[in-house]
Amino acid sequence: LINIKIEGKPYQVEQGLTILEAARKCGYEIPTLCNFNKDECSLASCRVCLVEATGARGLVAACVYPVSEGMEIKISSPKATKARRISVELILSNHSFHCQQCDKNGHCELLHVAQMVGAREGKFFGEKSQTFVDDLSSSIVRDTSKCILCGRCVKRCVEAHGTGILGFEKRGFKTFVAPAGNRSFNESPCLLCGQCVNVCPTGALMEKSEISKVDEAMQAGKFVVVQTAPAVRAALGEEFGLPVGTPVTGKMVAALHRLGFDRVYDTNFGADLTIMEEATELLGRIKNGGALPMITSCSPGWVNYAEYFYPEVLDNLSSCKSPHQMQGAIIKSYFAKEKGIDPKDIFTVSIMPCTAKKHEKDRAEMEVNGLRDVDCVLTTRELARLIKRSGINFTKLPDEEYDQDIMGDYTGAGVIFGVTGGVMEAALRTAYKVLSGKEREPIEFTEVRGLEGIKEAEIDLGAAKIKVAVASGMKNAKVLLDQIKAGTSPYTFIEIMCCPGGCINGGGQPFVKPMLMPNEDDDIYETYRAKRAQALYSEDERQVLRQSHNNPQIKELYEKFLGEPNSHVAHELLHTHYNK
Ligand code: HC1
Repeated sequence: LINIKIEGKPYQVEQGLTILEAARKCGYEIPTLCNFNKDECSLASCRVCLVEATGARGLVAACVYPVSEGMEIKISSPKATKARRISVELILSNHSFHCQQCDKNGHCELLHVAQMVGAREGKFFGEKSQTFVDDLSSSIVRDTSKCILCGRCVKRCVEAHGTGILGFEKRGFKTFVAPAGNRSFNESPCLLCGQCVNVCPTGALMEKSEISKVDEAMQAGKFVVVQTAPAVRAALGEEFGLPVGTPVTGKMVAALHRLGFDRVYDTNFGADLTIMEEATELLGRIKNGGALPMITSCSPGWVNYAEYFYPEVLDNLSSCKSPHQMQGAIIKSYFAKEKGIDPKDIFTVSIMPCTAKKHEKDRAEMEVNGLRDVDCVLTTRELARLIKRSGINFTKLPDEEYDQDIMGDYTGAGVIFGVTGGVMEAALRTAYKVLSGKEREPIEFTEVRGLEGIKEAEIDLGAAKIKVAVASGMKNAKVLLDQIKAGTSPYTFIEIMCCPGGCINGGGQPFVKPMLMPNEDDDIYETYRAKRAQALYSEDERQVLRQSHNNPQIKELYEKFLGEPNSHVAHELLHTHYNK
């Protein structure tokens, strides 16, 4: 420990901390915009955290300047206070103020920091930088008029995926952030995962909203069926002030009923169906000598990555569509038939924690007989906006059940899809039963749990042992993919999810911005993924049925409609292909 003083008061802090970190530990919040999560995004580019420190020449950026023995720090001196305010006023002078229309409203760190430093307006008027909007992709909108050049998105893209799609273009006052050559996200090898959106402090990066499509479908009298992804329930409550990790399945369903959807279903039904198809596909490949290791294909950001960067492994991907696409296809075929509804009159909405799902649903392959499997994808954040707009008092809602008819049943195996290792565990629960004829005791495969970037395990499936691996974040996936390319992969089955930690940390989930979450623990940015994951594991534990093959309505679907897993009909509706 070393001795420092802040505002004249003595403190002891660990050596090696920056002034910003040390001040936080002593109960001070120094405003910052470019520093987000320890050293992940610290570029000292915004100059908003300027303070006075003994031994330094002039003011220093607290986010990068280290504390040292005997240092005296002044945060609130007139000189430091004025400098911070001017830094923010400079940013405001080149910012577009359409706060009313901005979807980041309520989560905007620039507004928060402006308030902290007392900057009320941009004082340095003159020419503004040239700005443009890229809204060509289905997933993400980039509006440079709101960008403050903090560089968080640039850093996050590299940290999570090693792809570095975003970078600084041009110099000086003309600088902006964009994919290389200022191409659209659509025209660059962007995964559309939305990790950049999650760290953007302003509205410069946001999901492309599809709320108006839902409004139009309802107004046109369509039969509107909504499904909710596993990970949404683990985070939606955060939008309404509930602590991170509060599961809100029942309230979410109650809200969707009040919003007027004709049916409210859980994507977990589709996840159970995926397991039936994928486990059968895996066992078939093992028996018949198909491409191994087989790799899961439910994460669309990962599929984008494979198509752009690893076309050599596309044969290794499972041919299964992702759960919500499968469920959309079943709603427009089996459900429509059972209910006597013309599928053309059905409009399917998926609530997803993911921005890449918006792109996935628009892929040419994702339709059957000219009907799109899924018509519209809303992120968790968009659902929250829809609920707020409708005057629904979310935290006061009673818990309600998903609609029970036709596809109302789901198992715990489906729930855990939303966290890294969950798809693998769900598949192993069923593969064990198929291979050994018995249910595994205990049900859980804890070997594949946890938030590490790469996990591996040897699994005893009763009749055989297989080696499996799980990766999330493309930087980690790359390690496993290079082994496959080199012919040295020791695995039979691999789960890959695009976002670090899996869908609980998807690019459409509520923002985790420690500065705006004073009621959460100081280390919330370290712990939020584990808290959301726990929300899913606890829902799994509460389920009576925890293996996909025991879902009674899935059994009925096969008996009445699909025949058996991987049948001809199943292939037509539930499987897809990839583009090299
Ligand atoms: Fe996911 Fe999936 S788990 S991809 O992470 O396979 O987005 O939650 O819905 O489709 O079920 C996301 C989550 C989600 C699909 C399922």
